[in-house]
Order: sequence, then C-alpha cells, then structure tokens
Amino acid sequence: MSDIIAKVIECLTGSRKILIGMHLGPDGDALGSLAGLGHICAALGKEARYYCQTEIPEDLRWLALPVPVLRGFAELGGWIPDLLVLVDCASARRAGAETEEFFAGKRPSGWEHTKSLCIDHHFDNPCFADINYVEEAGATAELIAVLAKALNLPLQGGLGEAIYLGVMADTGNFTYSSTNPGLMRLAAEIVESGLNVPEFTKKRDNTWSLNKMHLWGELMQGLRSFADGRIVSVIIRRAMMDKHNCRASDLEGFVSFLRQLRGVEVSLLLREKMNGCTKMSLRSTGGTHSVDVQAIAAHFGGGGHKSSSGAEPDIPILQAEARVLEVLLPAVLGNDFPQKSVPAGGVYAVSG
Ligand SMILES: [Mn+2]
Repeated sequence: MSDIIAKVIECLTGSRKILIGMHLGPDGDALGSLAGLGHICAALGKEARYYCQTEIPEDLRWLALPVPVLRGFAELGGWIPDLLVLVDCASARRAGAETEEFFAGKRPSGWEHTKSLCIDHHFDNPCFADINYVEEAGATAELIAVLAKALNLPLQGGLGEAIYLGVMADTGNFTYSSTNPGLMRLAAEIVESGLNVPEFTKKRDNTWSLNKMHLWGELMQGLRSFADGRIVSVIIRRAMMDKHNCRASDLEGFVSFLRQLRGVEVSLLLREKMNGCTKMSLRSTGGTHSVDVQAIAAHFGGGGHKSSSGAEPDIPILQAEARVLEVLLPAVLGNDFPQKSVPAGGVYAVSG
C-alpha cells in the first residue's frame, strides 16, 4: 500500500463523523465519487453526511445514496464533522462559498478541529487540504476504487455502481483520451461483481424529456463554425432555456456531443447565466495533437483537464465569445499561444 493510501485510510478510520462534499453542478464522476466514498464510510461504520451547494441534476437523481445530499452546512443542524472530504474538486471554491470560507479559516463554530481531505484527479489541484490524495487518474471514482480495494471491499452493489458511473462519465463511455486499460479493467471488475449494464444504461441514459430533445434540436440549428470548421461554437441565451422549459442540467453532454461533427477539433459552449454573465465549456478531441483547452480556460480564471475545461468569466456572452476566440483561434491554427491575438475578421469566417 502506498503512503498516501495508508494516510487516507488512517484519516477515514480515525474519524467518526465524516462530511463529504463535491463540486457545484455535479457530474457523474463527482456524484459517483461522493456516493462511492459514502458506501466506504458506511462499511467502516462511520456516520457520513453529504452536501452540495447546487442541486443534483435530474439525470443523476436515480443513483441510490446511503443518505440524502444536503444543500449546505446549516442543514447539518449542529452536527459537527471530524473530517471534511472534498471529491473531484480542484479548488475549495469549486465546492461553493461555504467550503471556500472553511479553507480560508472562516469555519462554523465548533469546527475548529475538523480535519480536511481532498480526493481529486485534476492536475491543477494545488493540494489545499490537510491531506491530499490528488493523482492523475481518468476519474476521481478510480481513486475511490483504489481505496475500496485497499480496504478489501468488493466493488458490488451501490459501491460498484457509483464507481462505474464516475468512470463512464469521465471517459465518455470509454471514448475520451482519459480512457485507459486500467479503467477498462476496473469497469470489467465491477460488471463481474454483478453490475447489470442494460439496467444501468436505462437508468442513466434513456431519460430525456421531450423538452430537452427540442432544446438540443434548436441548438444544433444554430451552431456557429470557425477556422474552417475546426471550431464549433454554440451560444445559449436564457430566453432559449425558458422557451423550452429547460434547466442548465439539460445541457449536460451537449458540448462533448459537438465533437462528433466531422473536422471539429474544439467545441465551445457559451451559456448566459441568470446574472447576465457567461459560463463557458470547452472540449477538444483529445489525443496527441489535441488543443489544450485547460490552458484556454485558465486564461479566463477557469480550469479542468487538457481536453475538457470550463470557466465563468464575469462578462456578457458575446464579449466572452469574442475573447475566447481570440485565444482559441491561434491555438487551433497552431500559432503561439496566447501572446498573439487575431485581427478582427482576418482569419476566420462566421457561418450559421
Ligand atoms: Mn472528474
């Protein structure tokens, strides 16, 4: 057993009350890691609570959880954790304002002795917790599986399903560059331990509303293409979401899906937030000559992975598109990044 695994296990077994948090707008890996760690805590006889400062997207609510996910520290009703664990969070901020304050030293009263642990696979994670199990892995859920195995817990039932969800989410069902033989073996082991693949697919994938189908249809009609089709972009206004009665979670997977357009190297999604500012998501094809979209997102205060990243700049959507194209175009066209900027209208054509 490696030193860090031993440390993490010591940290878990030495705590009685464990609070587990994940990033805002949780995806399958965040929720799968949280649930998986929750099952591990249950097996260790620990009292665990979960929290997330934004709601669980509808398409993930089918996952069975040992205890409900609370919306913040106040809902703990005076329950004081011995240990706060963050999963799939590259920074404290990713888990919301309360978590950020905790790590900035502004803790709820009585939490003075609460220790912290971060389990994550984002390479830009600065290791901000007391103990940091931060490793390059295809999914945070893979790290949860390593812990489960070190504790001799079989990857079956809820634990297996939670880890499987995380692995499938972060590898795009074994299509992204994060896919590797180890993750495939891990999935095989979970299936061997009893996971029913068609049932899993029915619960996770075959759940679209007609509204969501219609929204995706309209978004596809409005795709914009740049750099001879090497970049595809979509702008999503609040009014369009309202028109189809959809929520942000209905967009989950859309930006990754755009990579299926032939010739696309980077897909870009810009969504207008309630406050008029922008949430941007970027995906590149992955592989050897793939554009590093993490570097692009970092330019706007965001982060993520080399082929999957996001940022939330405090600027309106059209301004955000212009600025991101200014750094994205040279990156895609093979120019030096990010020193050069592209003259307006000089290099690319807008279509659609
Ligand atoms: Mn992840």
